Amino acid sequence: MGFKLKLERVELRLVELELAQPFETSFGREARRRALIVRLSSGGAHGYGECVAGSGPWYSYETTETAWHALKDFLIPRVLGKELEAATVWDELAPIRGHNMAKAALEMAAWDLEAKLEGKPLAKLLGGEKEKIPSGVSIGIQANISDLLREIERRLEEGYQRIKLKIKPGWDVEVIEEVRGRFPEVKLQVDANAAYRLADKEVFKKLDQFNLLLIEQPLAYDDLADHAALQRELETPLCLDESIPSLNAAKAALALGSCRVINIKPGRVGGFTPARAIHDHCLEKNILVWCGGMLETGIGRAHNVALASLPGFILPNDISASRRYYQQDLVEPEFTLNADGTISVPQGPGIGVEVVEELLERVTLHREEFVA
Ligand code: OSB
Ligand code: MG
Repeated sequence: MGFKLKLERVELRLVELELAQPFETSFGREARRRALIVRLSSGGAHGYGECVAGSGPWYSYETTETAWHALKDFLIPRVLGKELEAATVWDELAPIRGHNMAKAALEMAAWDLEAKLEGKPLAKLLGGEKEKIPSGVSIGIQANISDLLREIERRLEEGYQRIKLKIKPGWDVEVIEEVRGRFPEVKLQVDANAAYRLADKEVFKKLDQFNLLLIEQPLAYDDLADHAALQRELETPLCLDESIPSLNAAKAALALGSCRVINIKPGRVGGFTPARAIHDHCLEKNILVWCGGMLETGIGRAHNVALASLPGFILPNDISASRRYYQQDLVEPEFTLNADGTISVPQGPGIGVEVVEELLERVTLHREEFVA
């Protein structure tokens, strides 16, 4: 049974951090990462959440600006001053349609706060069991193949358990063939971020020969039917990311055969309550899941680590060490990679890492407070 928290105060910040290296996907190139950081306060304790919306509507329709609007005008007023359990915050927010990334930031902050007030690790509060989670790394599109091979080599030396490569038309079959030739044994998967159409299926039939763990989000974000048609022609499991914003979408995708793996990102699906519901549904259906990432700061990463400690998260996650993303992370201690290619689940209360207030202050572009 959960613990009632009175949500006394909410602080919203827009922050911007420089990435350790620019990240390029089929939808564009980013050198800096903007995020909204939510801080919920109750009884002298603070819970943190991170909104994973980007600066433009490329991965999703949400942006940091739409999330700010949804939080300020619709979501925060639904919970401010109320006595709630973390597990019921989702129900308060659910009547607002969409805006999952905005909802998730607030919902996950409530879980961190409740875990802190109870003196428990967030992972435990969520039902997590693992003490270490397997770590993979997502590598963006590079200027040329030799740069890519060098980057893969560096990440393998650091100890990552699997490599994910971003692909797009013109940076696909030839590239993967070279990589496979050079690294025949490595656990390898690709992510197209919706850059192809079913008419491009020959590309995927060729990729099918390279013993990939999975092919992530090849087709349009709202096209479950064509993903099912493509999956029927491939041996390699398809994995959906952008196409799964909710439990209902996950149910539809599995019923249609649109994928055999789901990448769960709590920020994409609206928070821990829907993320756990998707996890439970997949476990029941014998579908493997893993936790994706959105280049989060250490705050969002701590949430992802806690979620990935649940039993169904079997495949290596897109949860890498802090240094892969930022020169200096927003939390202490920063996340590091263990020698066995895992990341340890923090054991302190809540997210189990401390926010570096002085750095948070320095990277803040805009701040607003809401008091009950
Ligand atoms: O599609 O998984 C994606 C980053 C930003 C937006 C979308 C995606 C990604 C990644 C990075 O692949 C994963 C990470 O945070 O390590
Ligand atoms: Mg993806």
